[in-house]
Amino acid sequence: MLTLASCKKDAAESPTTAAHAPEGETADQFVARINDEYRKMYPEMVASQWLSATYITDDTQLLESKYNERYLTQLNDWIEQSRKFEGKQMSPESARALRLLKLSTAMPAPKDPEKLAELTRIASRMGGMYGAGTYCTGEGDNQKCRQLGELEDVLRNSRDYNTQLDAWQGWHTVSQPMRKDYQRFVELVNEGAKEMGYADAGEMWRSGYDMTPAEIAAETDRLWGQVKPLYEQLHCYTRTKLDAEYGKERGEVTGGMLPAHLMGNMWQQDWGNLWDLLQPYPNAGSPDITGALQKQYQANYSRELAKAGPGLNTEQLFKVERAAQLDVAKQMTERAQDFYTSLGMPKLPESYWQKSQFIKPLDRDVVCHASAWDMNMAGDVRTKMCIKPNEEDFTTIYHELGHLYYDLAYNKQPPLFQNGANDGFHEAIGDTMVLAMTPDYLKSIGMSDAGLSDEALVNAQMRMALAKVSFLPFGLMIDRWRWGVFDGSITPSEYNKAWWDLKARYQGVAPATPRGEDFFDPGAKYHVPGNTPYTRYFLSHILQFQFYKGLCDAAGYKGPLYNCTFYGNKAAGQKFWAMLEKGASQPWQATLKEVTGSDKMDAGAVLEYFAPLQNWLKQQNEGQTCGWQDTAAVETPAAGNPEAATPAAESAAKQD
Ligand code: X8Z
Ligand code: ZN
Repeated sequence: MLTLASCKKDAAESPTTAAHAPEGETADQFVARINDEYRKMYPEMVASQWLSATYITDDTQLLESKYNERYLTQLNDWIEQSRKFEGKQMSPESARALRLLKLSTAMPAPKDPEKLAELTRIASRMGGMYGAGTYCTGEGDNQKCRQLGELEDVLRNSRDYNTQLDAWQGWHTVSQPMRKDYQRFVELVNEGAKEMGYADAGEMWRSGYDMTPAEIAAETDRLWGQVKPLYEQLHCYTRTKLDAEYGKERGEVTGGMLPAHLMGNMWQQDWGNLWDLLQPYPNAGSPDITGALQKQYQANYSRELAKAGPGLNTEQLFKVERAAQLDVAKQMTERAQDFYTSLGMPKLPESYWQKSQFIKPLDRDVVCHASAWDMNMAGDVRTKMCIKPNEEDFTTIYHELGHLYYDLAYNKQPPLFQNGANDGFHEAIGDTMVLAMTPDYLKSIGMSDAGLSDEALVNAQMRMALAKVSFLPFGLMIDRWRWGVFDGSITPSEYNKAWWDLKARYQGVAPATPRGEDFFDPGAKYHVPGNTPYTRYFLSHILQFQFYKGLCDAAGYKGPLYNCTFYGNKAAGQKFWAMLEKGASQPWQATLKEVTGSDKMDAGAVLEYFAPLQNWLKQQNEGQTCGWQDTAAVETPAAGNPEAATPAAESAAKQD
């Protein structure tokens, strides 16, 4: 498809070779020609994006935005040309390809060349600002500057209220200067979307699901309704533990919400770093992935040290450290690759190991946010990460490789079908593998010492829930905000207010200090300046449980869902690969049915998986007043979103 890997911002660029439409060209021939032109221009355009993400300078941004400009001009031209085939005789595949063509960018550009160029400049600038974002404190010799990775480490490791608050607030200064750019960006993509026949860019985003925009919005509400009670239980339990750690005064904020800076994660989307506070049974054993990886790093370090010989100076010692970091990052990646090859999938090509970015370079700014890249639709696949030896990064590698295996599997499709069945599918592949990382699997790779007791089970479930369940409302709220921004129901004068209203409503999270309109907190999340639609991740967090169950069935597994691993099972691997190969060549409903037996997204498998934990949480929360009150009910977005119209604050429900 005309996007790159799904982690990547859309919209690329092309040398405009603009071959003229041959006389008497049929629709099928037209589609074949576009596929062909696109395949040819693709590698150089992705190269400019790779450069600008792995070497942030004014020059690489200029090149990236120029390529973007050329590509989006070409895309508008193709779309224009395609109009003459509307209503004409063509194969169903061509009709689908032409529908997908219109949806192939998340950044619809105005036809006006000046506005189009302005749009691509803004996009590159915002991406650069995010990647190079730095928070400095102190003056002169005492000045200390930190980037996102270091500030995230503070939230991961510190339990000091003010230290965490400083790191959280510090990162959120980086996005303040993006506000004006973002506002203009919205105007420009809306103009582009309107010219393509959509009401606004949000409606265009919602049009990529083989159902109407209103239907997919309603689907996300329905799915959220299914899992919300589980989230509320986790929220309630977490609040009790935060109260115990920080005192009720500081462990919660108004209305019983969770303080944004205390959740171990900059965006409160994954609470796994609060394990020390939330672990149900500290003596029952549990996976310790971070611990195991750090040991591995130490072993690498000792080996590199021995290799370098005695009497090293500071600089040489530093080199030893870097070598050990690169070693562990590659070992983590090999481990993830092993999961895929155990299913019968191929090894990643040698060029992957040569050309990927595994750890953060020291000599330049890069976008550290993890992404997966298909450079040429012909085997040059790469990941770009700043890997550290911890659990979060370990599972993120599995996630990224999921994108790459999808790319490799559908590379034989025409370019317009080289995409996920829907974008949630692309995000769900690697995460399905993560669900199959059961305690037994982790034990087999030396990352868990857990026994088989009921207590160990609750520990394992909690570990998974802190990654998966805590994410759900976050996965929803980002695009609730953007849909509202695009359709005008959220105006620039209330960007930040609407953001926090939605955080409150869906996540039950609030900032500990006022966040007025001098801030632009949405810009502190990669996907906003990067313009990556986010509903995909919400859908992925539902779909991955459906895939997991489908593959467990394919593997002939009988037993409770949460215990299933299909590691090493070729039948499961074949089923998955068959799905990946299809790409976007048919409606996702058909693809889903082939893997799961159903053509509907459904959170039943999420609830089945977490049933033991949900029971346990209910017991823990007994007597507590769960739920929260978000003071400002937000009238938000998206036509066809029934939930948005109801007053927010639900549930101050007493547990029984
Ligand atoms: O952005 C990502 C991936 C790349 S597609 C690292 N994820 C979302 C995020 O970090 O916000 C994965 C889970 C959600
Ligand atoms: Zn992804």
